[in-house]
Amino acid sequence: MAPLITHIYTADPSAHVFEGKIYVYPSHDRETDIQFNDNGDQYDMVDYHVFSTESLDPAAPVVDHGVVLKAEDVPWVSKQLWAPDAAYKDGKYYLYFPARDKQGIFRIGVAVGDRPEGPFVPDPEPIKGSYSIDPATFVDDDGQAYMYFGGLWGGQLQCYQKGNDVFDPSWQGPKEPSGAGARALGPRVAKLADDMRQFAGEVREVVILAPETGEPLAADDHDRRFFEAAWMHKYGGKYYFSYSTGDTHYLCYAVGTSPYGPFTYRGRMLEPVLGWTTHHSVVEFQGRWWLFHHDCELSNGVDHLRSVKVKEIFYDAEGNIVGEKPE
Ligand code: FUB
Repeated sequence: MAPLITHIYTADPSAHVFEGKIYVYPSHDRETDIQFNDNGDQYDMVDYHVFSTESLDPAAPVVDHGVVLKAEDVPWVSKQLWAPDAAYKDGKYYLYFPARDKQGIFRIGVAVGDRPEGPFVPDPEPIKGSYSIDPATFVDDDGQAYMYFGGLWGGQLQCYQKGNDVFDPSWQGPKEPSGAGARALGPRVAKLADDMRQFAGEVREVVILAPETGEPLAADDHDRRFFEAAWMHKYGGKYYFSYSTGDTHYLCYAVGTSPYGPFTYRGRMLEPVLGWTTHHSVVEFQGRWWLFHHDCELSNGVDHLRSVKVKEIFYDAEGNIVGEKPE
């Protein structure tokens, strides 16, 4: 499968249908001299582009709308514009993005525009109470918007084990809980306020259950536990929470009956691709379902130089995600 975008490196694609077209909000990867490490310091991105296409036919053109936001334009940001997402409500478009603040702590910011392709004007402060990385917004059928977020190791989620407001620096780096009896750390979810620029209510931990026990996944279950790259979509009236397992490189999904979870682990939707990270979005477009993701084929395997790809996915009669159209 060929990359969707080849003139620059792009990753972490959040795809949405706005105004009848597919809009993709990815990270913009760039070359850097920064030493590779398990904290992700080499992912040193400084701006975002937005892309759109009218068709997911491989021959269809993909339009690059250019730079829509730069790190230097956001007063609270020091570095590392990581995986973004976007949402639409009441005539405005919202670009959500994680970045390190001036203290080196990841926060989530918002920038607002009148068009899906921007430009976006950033709020001067990050979203109050936000932390860690990889915001993914989901607007439910009743109009209520939610933000899912969080990521382990360089994404700092493990630094908040004492509470949403307590950053524990001793957990910084490629660390996470482990050992007998330790529960996996869950991603976070919060309702968004009507203005889409603040959380409305508390930040909650999302629990992913093991189907065989009905208990939360264990921290040592690296083939199934949440690492980063949250996404939410709804299919057949159920909530599908999907995510990356990080160091085991799977994209997995879990299903529940409420946007808050709990979600029961169901399976994998993508096996490991070339490159350390895997990150995705799922979107319905013109009556078919699509998985956007990235890999490092175009850079011959350089982990931080990734390219967005897209493939069709299918559901079987039980609502399981499958790679081939069921008979
Ligand atoms: O692009 C930087 C980080 O890599 C993202 O925030 C993670 O999800 C991983 O893809």
